[in-house]
Amino acid sequence: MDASVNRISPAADQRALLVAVQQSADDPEEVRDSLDELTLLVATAGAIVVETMVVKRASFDPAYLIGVGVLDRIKSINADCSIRLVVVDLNTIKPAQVRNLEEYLGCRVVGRTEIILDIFARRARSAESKIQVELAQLRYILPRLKGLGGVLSRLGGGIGTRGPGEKMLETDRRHIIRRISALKKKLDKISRHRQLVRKSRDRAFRGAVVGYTNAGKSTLINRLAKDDLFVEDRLFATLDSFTRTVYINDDTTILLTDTVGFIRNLPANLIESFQSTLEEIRHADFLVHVVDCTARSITGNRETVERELARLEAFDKPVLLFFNKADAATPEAIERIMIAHPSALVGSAATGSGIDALRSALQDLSERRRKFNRAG
Ligand SMILES: Nc1nc2c(ncn2[C@@H]2O[C@H](COP(=O)(O)OP(=O)(O)OP(=O)(O)O)[C@@H](O)[C@H]2O)c(=O)[nH]1
Ligand SMILES: [Mg+2]
Repeated sequence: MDASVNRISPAADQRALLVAVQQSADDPEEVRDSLDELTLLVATAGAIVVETMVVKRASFDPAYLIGVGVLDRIKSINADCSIRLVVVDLNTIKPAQVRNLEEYLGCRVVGRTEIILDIFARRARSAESKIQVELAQLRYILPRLKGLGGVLSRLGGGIGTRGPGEKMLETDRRHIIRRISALKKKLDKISRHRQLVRKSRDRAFRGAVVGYTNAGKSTLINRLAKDDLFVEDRLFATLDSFTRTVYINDDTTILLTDTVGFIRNLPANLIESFQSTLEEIRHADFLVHVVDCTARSITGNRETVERELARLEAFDKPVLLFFNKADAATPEAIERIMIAHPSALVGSAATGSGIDALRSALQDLSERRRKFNRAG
């Protein structure tokens, strides 16, 4: 293991260049949207995005992914702007391609998954989320070590090499295997504890607030519970599933759990590692799905969340759709949403508009459950 290159860089302000590959079957707008989102992700990970480019190719080059002409262009930009990181808008890149690209370009090359894992590593606060993130990182690294010559990267640390907190990521194969099994045991223990807590709350009416990252889930819970959760205009501000009590009226209080945001192409390793947090969604009596109505791809974001919920088998319960940030949306956008989703709620967690309607929808749900329980 080459420890000297795997140190966490304290100031991660690496200059980065982003590349998306557009194949003939791809929708150019989707490629652009995804690249815009990647730009946000890379900035959230602490790098400075110097340039983004879309490369058109019929197929991926087996050795270099993209053509030598483009690589030379990147090289010359690199010479002018001293780029330390090239991010390709693909979930994963084959280890051999990473090695070839890094050798050719003389800087680190990573995919979307590493960026998301890195953000999670920086955001992890609780013991549980730290374990979950480290587990996801190690599961991602393990099968790739061989192709990278047993070393995580030869080209400087920073993004993609940080562990949760201030720790350095383990890069030795045998240690990784041992560490994965230790982390799994710890998670099992936490998961059992969660089960006990859930049991003790069995009689309460419980909802989970779900949605795309940055939709305003934490702000909405703050508004409903008058509490101070961690809110930030950043992707993945929340990694932990906090539960808050929301008072509706003298007869009704409900429990609402804040959850980690979803995003397109969420790495499978992360979903697996976040199982115990995501269990909160599966065990909820109902869901509040928060959608940012100022997002560029409202429908795309909503569908991404719905797909993940289906994958979690968490769709067999009432879902209240809350279109948030109405204060910042145009009247035309709001009208379109109301026509497309007549039963959805539209409002703003920030200003409080639409919150009374949400409260009465929550009360209705709670009453319906009470009647159902009495009848059953
Ligand atoms: N204009 C406007 N901004 C809002 C509203 N609700 C939330 N925001 C802002 O949107 C950003 C994200 O809010 P959060 O509550 O952290 O969103 P989240 O869904 O919990 O995000 P993650 O935990 O990162 O997935 C913050 O800057 C909020 O201030 C709203 O109703 N209107
Ligand atoms: Mg949040």
